[in-house]
Amino acid sequence: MQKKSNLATGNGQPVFAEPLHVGRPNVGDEAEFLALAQQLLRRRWLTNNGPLVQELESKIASLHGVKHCVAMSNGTIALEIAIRALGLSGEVIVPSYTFVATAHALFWQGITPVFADIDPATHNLDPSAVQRMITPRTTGIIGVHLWGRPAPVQALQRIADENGLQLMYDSAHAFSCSVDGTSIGGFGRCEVLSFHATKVYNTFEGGAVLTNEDNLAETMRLMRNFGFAGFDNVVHPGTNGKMPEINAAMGLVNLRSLSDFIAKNQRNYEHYTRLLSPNDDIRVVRFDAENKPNYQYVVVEVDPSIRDRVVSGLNAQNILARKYFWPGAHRMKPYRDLFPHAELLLPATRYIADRVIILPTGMSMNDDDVRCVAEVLSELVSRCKST
Ligand code: T4K
Repeated sequence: MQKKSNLATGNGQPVFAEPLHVGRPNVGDEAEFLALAQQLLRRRWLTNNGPLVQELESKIASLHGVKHCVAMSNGTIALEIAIRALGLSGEVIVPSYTFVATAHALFWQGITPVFADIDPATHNLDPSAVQRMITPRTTGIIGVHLWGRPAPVQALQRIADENGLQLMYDSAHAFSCSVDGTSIGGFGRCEVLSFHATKVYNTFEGGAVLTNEDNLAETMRLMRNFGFAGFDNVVHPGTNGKMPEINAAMGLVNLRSLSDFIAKNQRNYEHYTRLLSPNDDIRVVRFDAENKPNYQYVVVEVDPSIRDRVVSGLNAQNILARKYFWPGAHRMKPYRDLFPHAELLLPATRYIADRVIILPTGMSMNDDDVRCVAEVLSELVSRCKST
């Protein structure tokens, strides 16, 4: 196993002296950020729809080719507000194979998330499974563009239209991605972004809803600020979903480096793919260039009989790979109590959740790091297969 300068050298030491994290934040020009931070401090305007938030909203809307970007304090509150603004109730169909926030955003507001299975080839919702989960109580569907790979937008829209259901997207992974040449942001009635620190593009914490509907955008702007329409004038139920100015400052700075972040992710992904593809026991999940992937997740599948041992072996070498999104939301509380037999309807979710390993990528990884992680992974897979 090759060692390099930042790697531990002594016997029995992890291969990497410093941990390699999945989700290590990408940070743009620090001096620019500090200058913006100083400006906003001197302006004494720290939050409540400040000028930096408005500038960020306009830039993100134009990047995604949509009329409105409504910035929020995080992706989860953005999901909750979008769900409420659409008037969803009763049951809403979601994948189980997603970050648990997709389901929580419904359950938190007394709506039942109903889990539909995925297509094991794409890791995204299987439209025929969605169709099967519709009941008289269903009011909507939330598609997820998992790993930034587009959900089956046309089939989901058809199902929604034929059954009188609302359709929206959790696009937390899909910042700046597109679907067959059309940017994400305008599919369904709205799409929700996350700008969490671990995402390809971050504002420390943050999120937004993208939509082309004027009334919907206006409602969500009211909802994120307690329903205020001017001083002392509350015209709508609301909560506090506002993005602070310091987050928008980070967002504006990181937007300038977005193409560098994505180019680096793409380089890492292609490097991993070249190194790992010859190994028949490791499947690298592929991205289609025409969908403008942001490559923020490097996703591999291995045999379920060895997956956990491989992840433990990687962790022992300070490669903090993750098992996203094991075991699936349906096997987490409160959903496993609510739907103890959900597993029977989610065979592909189980199949994929038991196989996936997410490898570290992002600006903090250099070519040697990628090569070394690939070597450690290949060795571990061979060793675990033979024992
Ligand atoms: N929908 C989907 C499909 C999502 O993936 C998410 C978020 C949401 C909705 C909700 O959006 P937000 O409300 O979060 O905006 C992490 C993130 O916390 C979460 O935002 C993200 N998805 C999810 C996929 O990943 P955890 O539980 O894995 O976080 P944690 O603390 O284990 O950190 C992940 C890795 O990142 C670790 O290896 C450590 C590293 N890290 C993390 C932070 C915060 C750093 O190196 N530096 C940091 O500052 O959920």
